[in-house]
Amino acid sequence: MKKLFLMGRSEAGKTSLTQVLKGEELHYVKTQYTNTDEEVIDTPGEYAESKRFSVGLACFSFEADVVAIVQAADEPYNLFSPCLRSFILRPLIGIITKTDSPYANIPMVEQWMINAGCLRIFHVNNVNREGVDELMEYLAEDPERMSLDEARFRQNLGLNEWDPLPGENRT
Ligand SMILES: Nc1nc2c(ncn2[C@@H]2O[C@H](COP(=O)(O)OP(=O)(O)OP(=O)(O)O)[C@@H](O)[C@H]2O)c(=O)[nH]1
Ligand SMILES: [Mg+2]
Repeated sequence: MKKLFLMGRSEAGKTSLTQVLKGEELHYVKTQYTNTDEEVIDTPGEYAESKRFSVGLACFSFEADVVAIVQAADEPYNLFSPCLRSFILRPLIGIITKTDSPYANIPMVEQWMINAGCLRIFHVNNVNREGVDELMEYLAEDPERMSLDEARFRQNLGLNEWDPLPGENRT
């Protein structure tokens, strides 16, 4: 099981997604702090919204196996810069929530996530749980553990440690 880190603006649906992944009923709780012991690391949206606090997100992300940008399908503007992936030493994925919103613009949000460098993009509706199975399938696979030498070998090839070796087939 991969430990997932969630970041995104307030109201994006991070806590709702955390509840759905845990099999809980949706109940509104404003996120006030971050607990890195959990399987899913939820963060307050204000961290992503503030230049000063956003540095903290990069620090917390080291506790996780995979980092996710969470953006609602109806978000009117983008908080995340292009090539954001370059300062996070973990695989970056995108999770688009509120796909049921009448104001959803999924192609636009997907483009933001592609620009940020997301390796995969998942679509979820936290209310009826559509799309959650696909995300859970991805998270269910254990991350590959490797020695420092193996990581260095990949770096010598100009690869991230989670990238497949040439000729290797990995999702
Ligand atoms: N329609 C719809 N509403 C959603 C969805 N996901 C979350 N919501 C609603 O959006 C509101 C905000 O959701 P939260 O999960 O608390 O948002 P958050 O990103 O954790 O916000 P912060 O804790 O402030 O950072 C709640 O009222 C949720 O019920 C979704 O997929 N569809
Ligand atoms: Mg929250």
